[in-house]
Amino acid sequence: MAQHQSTTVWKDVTLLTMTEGYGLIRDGAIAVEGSRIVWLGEMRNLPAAYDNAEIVSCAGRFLSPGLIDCHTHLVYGGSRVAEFEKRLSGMSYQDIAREGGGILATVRATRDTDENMLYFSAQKRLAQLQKGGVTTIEIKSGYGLDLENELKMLRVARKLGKSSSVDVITTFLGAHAVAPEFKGDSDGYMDYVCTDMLTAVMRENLADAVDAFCEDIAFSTDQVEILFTKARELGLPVKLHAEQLNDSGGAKLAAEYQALSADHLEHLTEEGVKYMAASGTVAVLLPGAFYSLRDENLPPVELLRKYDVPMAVASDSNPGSSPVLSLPLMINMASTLFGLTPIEALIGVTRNAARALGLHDRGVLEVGNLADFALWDISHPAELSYQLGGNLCVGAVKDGKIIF
Ligand code: DI6
Ligand code: FE
Repeated sequence: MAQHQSTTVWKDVTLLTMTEGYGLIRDGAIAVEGSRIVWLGEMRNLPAAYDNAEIVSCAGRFLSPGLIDCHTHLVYGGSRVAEFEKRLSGMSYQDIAREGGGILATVRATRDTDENMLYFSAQKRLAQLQKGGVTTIEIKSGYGLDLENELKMLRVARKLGKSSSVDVITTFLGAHAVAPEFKGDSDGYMDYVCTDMLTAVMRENLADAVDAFCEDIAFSTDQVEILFTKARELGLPVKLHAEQLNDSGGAKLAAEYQALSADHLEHLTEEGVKYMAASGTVAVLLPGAFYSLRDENLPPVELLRKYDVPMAVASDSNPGSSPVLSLPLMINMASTLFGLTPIEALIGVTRNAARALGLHDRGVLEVGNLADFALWDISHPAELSYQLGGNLCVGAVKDGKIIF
């Protein structure tokens, strides 16, 4: 009989497999060989082949797939705390952006920060997110807005992926705002993004996807379409910041280009929802930005449900609109602010978050998938939505290795 010396069996555990709803398995066990799940089920059905495996007791806790934060702007220089104070005294996010603050303030600070410092500051933020059970994260560029600094951000993101125990998926967001050098010439800037920048990003293999900010204060659907056409030629998947501040038809455009996801969506219309449903584009909901901007327009969750659009939930971690360092807090806010059921919210940071990144080897506990786990000190899975603050995550496993 085959020996499974290098196999670890995690037992005394309730599994949240997330295959269908919670996919709950009580008195469960999960066997891991190397970085992959090789068996899971009820402990009493554990095959004898695993008799010699190393056993780890989870002391009756709940084990979910490692969380996936599928939308972040984690790499940036400086701080926007002064702007936060301005907003508290009545200035709007858009007004600050029009004044040259907002994203452009972070662009100046990011350009002024060298690669090492950017790396260390992002690493600290990543460590915080990791404590909340995150094992995969997406990181966007978009605070460089010139060739040198966009590449710098993406290199930092890639380096974080190599040096930490969290997998990093990178997204090129050169079209986040019009660079100061192109003030008044957004078409010219978009052309630069689509040619010089995208070519260099491809040459260094720095991006797994392309994104843009489609809003009044940023780029029009016509401009984004030029970018998406170019991305399609290069074989890069697309995603889009759409319908956050206005309805500009971004979700429809994203769907027409089979985008992996359209994100934010507070102003999404039924028409947009239908297009997303038809293309299988994931709706990424970002309650941290909604909360921080004290937005009053809720994303149309009822419609997303009605048309069966998969919903994901992410932190949007960024210095301006969502200074968030906890994905479990977003699970709570997705439920309390957006009305997602606890099951929907947890699917949003696992199964559907994987889908929003085009990943097929994680997000559910299934044989063959990566052994990426988060361990929770809870007695009911809905506690993950119920709890506000604190940290219920008491362990994490990445590629079969215990992280904490
Ligand atoms: N939408 C967002 O929420 C962030 N970017 C974007 O396109 C905000 C970025 C910032 O304010 O720095
Ligand atoms: Fe964002």
